Amino acid sequence: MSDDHTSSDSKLTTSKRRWAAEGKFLTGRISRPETERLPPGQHLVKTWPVLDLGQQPLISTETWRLEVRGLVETPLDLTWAAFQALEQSTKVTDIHCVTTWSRYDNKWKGVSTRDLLDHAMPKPEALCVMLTSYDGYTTNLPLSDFAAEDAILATSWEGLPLTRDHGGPMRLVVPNLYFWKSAKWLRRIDLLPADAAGFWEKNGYHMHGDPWREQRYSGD
Ligand SMILES: Nc1nc2c(c(=O)[nH]1)N[C@H]1C(S)=C(S)[C@@H](COP(=O)(O)O)O[C@H]1N2
Ligand SMILES: [Mo]
Repeated sequence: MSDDHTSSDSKLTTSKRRWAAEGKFLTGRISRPETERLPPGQHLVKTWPVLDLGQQPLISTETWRLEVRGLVETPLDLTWAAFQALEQSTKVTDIHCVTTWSRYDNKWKGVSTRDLLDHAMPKPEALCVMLTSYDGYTTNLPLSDFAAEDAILATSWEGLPLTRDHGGPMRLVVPNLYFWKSAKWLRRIDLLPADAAGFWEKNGYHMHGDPWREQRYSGD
């Protein structure tokens, strides 16, 4: 994993990082052992498969909006221009899909979730996140995973604009969790006091989805 984004800490005041400094969101839930890169039950692929509900929304950057709502001090309603004006980061991460393929070293560019959260400022009661996308897809995850160091709201992959089939113009990438948690065509982020099931989670998938613990289905 790499991160070429080093300037944000110096630019932020101590008070702005208060939500992060409280620590409970950011304590290591990552269960990846240092010696193993491929999670159990996964195999490597070189191509990048497309998986979704079959409706790939076409969103122009003129009409695109990203909302951040719920337990935040400053609700956000960002236009494409406002989103582009946020600090931009690059992350290189692995993808682990619950259908057993993994793909190493994907280079993303966009806005790190931590930088977005610095603008919205989660309230202390915020523990979970519900994501809602332009195709009606929803998925849930703990705020600690959403705010992980390498999580990014990606607009570019391997130096090119993110294509529509992979969630362009913007998708979330949360490398710590199975890829179904990485919402494509992301439209709205709700910070919640407790976990609630999204689309696949209501249909038998695991509420957390940690590939290192093989949390594929509810009950795993
Ligand atoms: N909006 C939206 N996001 C989504 C999905 C979807 O159907 N709609 N599918 C999820 C699933 S199950 C997977 S495996 C990944 C696939 O992303 P990819 O098509 O870029 O490989 O997107 C996730 N994000
Ligand atoms: Mo998936």
